[in-house]
Amino acid sequence: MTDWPEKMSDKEDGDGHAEVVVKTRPKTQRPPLYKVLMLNDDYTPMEFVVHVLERFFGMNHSQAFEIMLTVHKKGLAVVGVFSHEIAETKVTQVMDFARQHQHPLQCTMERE
Ligand code: TYC
Repeated sequence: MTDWPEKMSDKEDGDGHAEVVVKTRPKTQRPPLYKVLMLNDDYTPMEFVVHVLERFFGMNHSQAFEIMLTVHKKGLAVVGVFSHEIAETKVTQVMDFARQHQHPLQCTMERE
């Protein structure tokens, strides 16, 4: 989408003067979005990561398993995109839950 006002029409007013009608289109403000990333490590059990993805990211079992495998193979994956506040909450929930279970699982957020 262009930032420029949209030229609607050129009209001739009868004595050679052109009238240009321009409609301004105010920019819609959207809040910035944040990717929540899950990072691979060598120690967190696969089933634990699958459980985290089901519990905190609302994935079904097969989605969760697929994303867990992507993290395992590629080193990291985006597990969701949220507002700043929701992303922060997800990261905190995952990190707290992992710590409670003494797994080194890491979760971070990054502006999209
Ligand atoms: N690499 C881990 C293992 O082999 C599994 C794992 C997957 C860990 C995803 C973290 O975010 C992660 N047990």
